[in-house]
Amino acid sequence: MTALLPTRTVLLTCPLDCPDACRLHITLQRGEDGREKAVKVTGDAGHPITKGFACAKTVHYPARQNHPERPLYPMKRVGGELVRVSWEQALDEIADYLRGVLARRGPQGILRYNYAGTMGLMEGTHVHAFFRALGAPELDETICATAGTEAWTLGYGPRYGVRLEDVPHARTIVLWGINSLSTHSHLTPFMTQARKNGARIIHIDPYLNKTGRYADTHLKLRPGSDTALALGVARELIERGWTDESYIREATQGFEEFLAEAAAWTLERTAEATGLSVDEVADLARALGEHGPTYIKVGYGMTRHEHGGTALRAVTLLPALTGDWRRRGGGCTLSMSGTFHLHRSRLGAAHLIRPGIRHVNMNELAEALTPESGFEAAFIYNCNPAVVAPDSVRVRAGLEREDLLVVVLEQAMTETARLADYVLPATTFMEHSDIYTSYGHTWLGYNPAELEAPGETRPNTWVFQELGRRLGLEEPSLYWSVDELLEEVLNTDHPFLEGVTPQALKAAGTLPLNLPEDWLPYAHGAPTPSGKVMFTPAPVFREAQAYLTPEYPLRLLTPPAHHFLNSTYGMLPNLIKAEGGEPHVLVHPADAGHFVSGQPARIVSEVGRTVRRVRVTEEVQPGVVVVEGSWWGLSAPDGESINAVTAQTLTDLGGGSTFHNTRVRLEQLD
Ligand SMILES: Nc1nc2c(c(=O)[nH]1)N[C@H]1C(S)=C(S)[C@@H](COP(=O)(O)OP(=O)(O)OC[C@H]3O[C@@H](n4cnc5c(=O)[nH]c(N)nc54)[C@H](O)[C@@H]3O)O[C@H]1N2
Ligand SMILES: Nc1nc2c(c(=O)[nH]1)N[C@H]1C(S)=C(S)[C@@H](COP(=O)(O)OP(=O)(O)OC[C@H]3O[C@@H](n4cnc5c(=O)[nH]c(N)nc54)[C@H](O)[C@@H]3O)O[C@H]1N2
Ligand SMILES: [Mo]
Repeated sequence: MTALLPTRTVLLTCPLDCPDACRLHITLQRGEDGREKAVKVTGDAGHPITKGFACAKTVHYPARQNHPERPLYPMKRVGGELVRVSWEQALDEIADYLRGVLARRGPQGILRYNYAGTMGLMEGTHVHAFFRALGAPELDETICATAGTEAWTLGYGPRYGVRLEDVPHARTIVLWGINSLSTHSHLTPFMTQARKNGARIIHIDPYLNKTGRYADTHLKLRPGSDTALALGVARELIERGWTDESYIREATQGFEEFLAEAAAWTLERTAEATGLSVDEVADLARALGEHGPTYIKVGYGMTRHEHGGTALRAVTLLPALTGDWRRRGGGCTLSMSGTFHLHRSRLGAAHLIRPGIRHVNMNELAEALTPESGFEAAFIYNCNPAVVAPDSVRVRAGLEREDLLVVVLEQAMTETARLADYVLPATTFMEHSDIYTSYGHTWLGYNPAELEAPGETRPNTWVFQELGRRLGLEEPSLYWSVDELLEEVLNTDHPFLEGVTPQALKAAGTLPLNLPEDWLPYAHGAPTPSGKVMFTPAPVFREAQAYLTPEYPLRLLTPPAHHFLNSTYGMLPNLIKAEGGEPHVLVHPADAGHFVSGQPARIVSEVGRTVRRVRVTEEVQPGVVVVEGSWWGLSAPDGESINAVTAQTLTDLGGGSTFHNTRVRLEQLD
């Protein structure tokens, strides 16, 4: 039957928080009710990065978009239940309440909480204009990338890196603190090509995952010890004469200070600090020193520790020693975000941010939601903090406060939405138009709204424009359309954006930035204040304050799962099944004690506790346990997110999250 229904295909950029920003090939089908729905998603074969495949998650996007529990109408909490109300009612009541907050406390009483559920410039970034027009406190969006960003910026200025297209030229590839086969899957074909050209692939990660199995060498380093490893490798490079002296002289500053710090890191000391063998450390240094060009792809894994910023600095400075930045395929990538030189001064009405305004670090949401913090209203969009924010039990308790109005804009009935006073149904990327950058490649995307919005779903920006009108906000940028925003952000003479006009982008759907043909961004220095790559301040290795003790003898890592995108997709039964049905805790045989695989264990940290079934495996190392994925609590034996045990502790740089820093013990259930 359904095969006879008319279909058409469209190409759109994937909006999800992932470096790949894929060009998706989507099949839409008109149903018997006359409405079009997405029925199939694959990758655009014509896009040089997407290369015709979509990931294991996004092929299931139609199932989440057409999910029976997707909120399609505004809802309001009445007597403990969420009941359907009209948009007029919801918006009028929320606006009334805000007028009361503004009268009592001023804009200080209003909290926005958001992250990158969509990476769209309109629905993800410009949407903050409402809060800035009000003068509400700033949210520091630190949950993911700021430790890395700040570390990179100290050394190199803007986030440039090696183009994916150049990766096949590398002869050594080091995947350092990234499970790229799961989290950056469109890097894989470029690495496979490099391997065919003779490259060796080394993965540096405390446990063996898909990427470790794909790599030629897996180095199971002790979590939080990357600074020691980088300094040990640096010393070996220097000792062996594998450094590029002309590069160091011409393009860098502070080498002497760095050298003094690295000097103490003999192979033996490095091996001891990292848990690797002397041979492994020496071999890594030799690979970098003798078998270049070396491409180092760093992920965020090493940054999610107390001294994570320093670790990323130490690692990313290695190509400044070898001079790999001068060789095609050589160098290092954290993110390519710096290449998008958009005109951003009014994006999100950033020009309205008042000096001296209060900032809330999003990792400290549990704290911000206590009555003492003074917020009376919280607006949550593009984010699922009841699951993803640290200290999630306290986050949930805060969201449940009677005296706090919680408004959640959502596409799914997340565990955050379930705690809301108002749930406002949001459109998806197929149903609204938007503009997309990428942090993995250098293509800009524009999506028109291809599908009619189902039910009464609305874009985030529509909601805040409606509230803005009700509150009499006159800031013009609050009322921009996507077309106006596109004109604004492309209003620049930057050479990378030459020819990328609104008309051209809309006609093509996606356009590459105009990077120079011989893109070697740091070959002669860096756009830092000194014009040089900065070795100073020299990275210093420090142990975590939360060091292991007899009471808390295990380090818990909580990295992403293959089939979920953070908590997105976490409610789809076939993906839950593909991830093993429920979240497990991976435990080394040496730490398993009386536990056997399949048995539930209580994971206890200083912050809280939660229950997970054990999987005893040598994929992890002694002293380290791993729970993959930001699963919805409802899939866990005790209904809790893994963030029930993680802490609000911030990183040394950038105020970042420390999701891999948690010390825990395992207890038998009574
Ligand atoms: N399938 C899938 N893809 C995703 C996501 C997802 O949830 N699922 N999330 C997206 C988002 S928002 C992000 S930020 C990225 C994150 O993607 P990644 O950067 O890959 O993820 P991380 O959580 O930073 O962890 C990466 C690896 O670091 C390891 N690690 C932990 N501690 C250390 C350490 O001290 N040193 C070293 N060297 N390694 C360590 C972990 O074991 C893990 O395997 O992925 C994006 N892509
Ligand atoms: N323990 C632990 N916790 C983690 C991590 C970890 O590795 N370990 N990773 C951290 C990282 S790296 C990140 S980036 C965060 C991610 O945390 P979140 O940003 O919360 O990511 P998601 O869980 O995917 O939630 C995004 C939500 O946005 C919604 N959404 C998407 N598009 C739109 C839209 O257009 N409008 C509206 N209104 N909503 C939309 C989706 O439906 C989804 O529910 O989690 C962090 N939390
Ligand atoms: Mo992230």
